[in-house]
Amino acid sequence: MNPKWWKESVVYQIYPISFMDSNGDGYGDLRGIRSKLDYLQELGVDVIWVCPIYKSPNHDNGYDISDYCDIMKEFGTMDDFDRLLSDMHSRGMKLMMDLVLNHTSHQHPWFIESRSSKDNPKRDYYIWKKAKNGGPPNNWESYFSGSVWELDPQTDEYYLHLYSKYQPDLNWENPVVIDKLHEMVEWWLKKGVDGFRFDAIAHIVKAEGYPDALNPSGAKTVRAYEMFSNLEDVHTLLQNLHDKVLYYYDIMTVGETSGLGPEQALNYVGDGRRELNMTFQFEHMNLDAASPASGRWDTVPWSLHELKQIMGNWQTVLHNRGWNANYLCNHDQPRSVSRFGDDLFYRIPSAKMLATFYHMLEGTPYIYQGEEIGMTNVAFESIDDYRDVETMNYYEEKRSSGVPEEQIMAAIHKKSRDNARTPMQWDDGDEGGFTTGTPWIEVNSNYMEINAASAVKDPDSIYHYYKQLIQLRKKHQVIVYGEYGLLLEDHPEIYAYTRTLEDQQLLVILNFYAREPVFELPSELAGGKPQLLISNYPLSKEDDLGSLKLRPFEARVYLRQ
Ligand code: TEU
Ligand code: CA
Repeated sequence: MNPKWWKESVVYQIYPISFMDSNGDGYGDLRGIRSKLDYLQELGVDVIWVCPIYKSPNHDNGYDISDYCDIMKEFGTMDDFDRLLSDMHSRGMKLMMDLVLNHTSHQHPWFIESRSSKDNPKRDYYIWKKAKNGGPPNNWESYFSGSVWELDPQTDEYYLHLYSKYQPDLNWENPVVIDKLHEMVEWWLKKGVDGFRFDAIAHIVKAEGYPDALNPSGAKTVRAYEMFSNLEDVHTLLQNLHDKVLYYYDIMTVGETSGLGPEQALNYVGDGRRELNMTFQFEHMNLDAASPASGRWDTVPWSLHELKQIMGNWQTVLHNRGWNANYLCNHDQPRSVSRFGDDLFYRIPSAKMLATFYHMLEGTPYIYQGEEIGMTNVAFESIDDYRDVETMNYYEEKRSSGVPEEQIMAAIHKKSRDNARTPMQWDDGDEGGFTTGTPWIEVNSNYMEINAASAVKDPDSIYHYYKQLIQLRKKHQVIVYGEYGLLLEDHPEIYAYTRTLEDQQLLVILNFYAREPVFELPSELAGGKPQLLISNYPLSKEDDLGSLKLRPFEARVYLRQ
């Protein structure tokens, strides 16, 4: 089972701008994070992943870095960072940085030089091309709408940006760029950080020659994911980074890799690949998209059957060969309880059920800030209240192509990244206790009911349930290392599985809906004295595991040994 600390850990993701504001300017900051370490330690998480905190003009909340070795002024100073790191270490917690290596900000000094003239020595730090037939060099579409190419008047050439035009892609074909990036990664490691989440790492290599993607509909731009996702050379570059830099440190690494299944993921995380410890996969994030290629905005109902297939496949293929990173939410996704649970009538039980689900799978669980108190999606009436560059670009694009306002806002309410980016709700005071000033984005109006202070006080809260799940992980190796086995494959409402490690077996029973199906224990699991480890409902004495009527969104975990 090859034990590792990062397999046994629980990660908590912080989106700093929305976590805690210490000085009333409306932006979360590093001191704010420090002031909440007690809360996080009490919850029991071991690793904190902090989204980018580097110097940035903030067009994409820090995912547009203008200096890799400095701190965003809104977030504080390098001194604040050093103090945060040492405070965390003295509590036995680890800090994972979020590193954007695919692109920088357009205000990074490298790009400012690069764009200044065609013969600037840093010209080849980025990807510059001449016009083709009087237009962009190819038809690839940006993740954030429009072409990936931006014409720069200074030299009359185009530069490539997979994300916004303020995020030019670095040229990984240039060995000088690679050296500089390695140096910078090493610089952070020497400071003592405990790991990295590598942003958009699947995209650092683009198809040779930048060919047009197939375009049967004749649209101006097409989603050409296959042209810049998970290409073979990404692995060479990652092995290089690993062998030259990462290998020398006891750290944890996770790559953000959309567009692959578990077999392909083994190329990143397979034992012996010398690349990454784990990757974030997106297959279950596409469950409610019409197709993976249709992008994030159009939504269809997701199916439990498909969820079982996808998660089961990842569990099975990676077992003993790699490692999973399990999550239901992050800063790019809607809130998990609103998306996969029921945030209206069954918010508390469904949030607990979902927590049970991803904490009891094989892999490292990632909690996104606020998920542990069941924070929900938000529905601002006006586009003016949204801040996310992806959301705003989408709105503009749809408006200008004549889509009715209502229809656009409906999609935004469901899927906008800002759903997960409203400020952390700490208490029922002004602005949910996030700031004494005006928050950079409005607080969700349900903060009076949903907030950390009241969750900490209430022993039956989602927060305490998370705490229990985390404690169980520390106690039972089978939760970390047990092999997954699906039960009741075709059941339309119940997701049940076992996890087995030698003579220990977990039995996880999850009702994904508000209806009340009966769980019939498969005969091969009968016998023995299963011990209940956790449940999101009070138990009654008569509960008979042989045939169990489940309550709405009920979750139970038993241990048999
Ligand atoms: O997101 C990248 C990201 O989600 C894509 O790589 C993904 O493949 C695609 O959207 C699938 O639908 C990261 C950050 O998490 C995000 O916040 C940033 O905006 C983005 O990179 C750019 O840095
Ligand atoms: Ca602040």
